[in-house]
Amino acid sequence: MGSENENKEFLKNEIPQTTNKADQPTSSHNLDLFIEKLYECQPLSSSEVKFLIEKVKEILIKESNVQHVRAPVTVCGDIHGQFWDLMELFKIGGKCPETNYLFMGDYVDRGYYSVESVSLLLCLKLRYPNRIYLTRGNHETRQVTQVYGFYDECMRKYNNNPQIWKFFTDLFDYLPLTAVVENSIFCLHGGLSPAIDCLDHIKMIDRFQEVPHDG
Ligand SMILES: [Mn+2]
Repeated sequence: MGSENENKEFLKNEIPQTTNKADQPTSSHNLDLFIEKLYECQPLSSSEVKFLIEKVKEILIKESNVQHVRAPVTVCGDIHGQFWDLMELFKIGGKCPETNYLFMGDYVDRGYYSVESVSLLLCLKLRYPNRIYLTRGNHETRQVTQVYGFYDECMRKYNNNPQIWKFFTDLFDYLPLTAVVENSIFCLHGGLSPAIDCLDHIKMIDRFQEVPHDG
């Protein structure tokens, strides 16, 4: 718990200075206010998203392609922008940080609330970095999100400007590829390339890129 409180204090001191009035948060905002707002299914402002993404990158860059996760942890699959299903999941499983979570990708596309769903999960990651882990799904890419809805949703919710979509998809390059729970349960979104036959091969992949066409 100590480190989580430290993170909160640290973040309070790094609130972005925005010049655009429409982007100004309503009060002296901190991460807990972002989280409160997102639990109400209200999207963050552009400046809040930028701030969030820059901070989450700093955490994810330190994580491994094969991220070690401690038990007990609740492992979840595709949210696909279904914000209310995510709420139901937290209702049944318990909220983070009372329950630890590993989400295995496909946060966006298909559902109507990809922006709110992925923003909430990223806020929780920033607030409780050791209580929630997020790996990459096949939809966390520039190509797939342009076809299955996330690009259009970002345009709709952020003034027809693709910049926020670009921020999100740049962040997706930082997501770990796989996780291992307590050195025994291997977790990943999809299949494995035939070229991969051990965890060390996964660790050698340069993951900071758009997913190549052949996986
Ligand atoms: Mn899927």
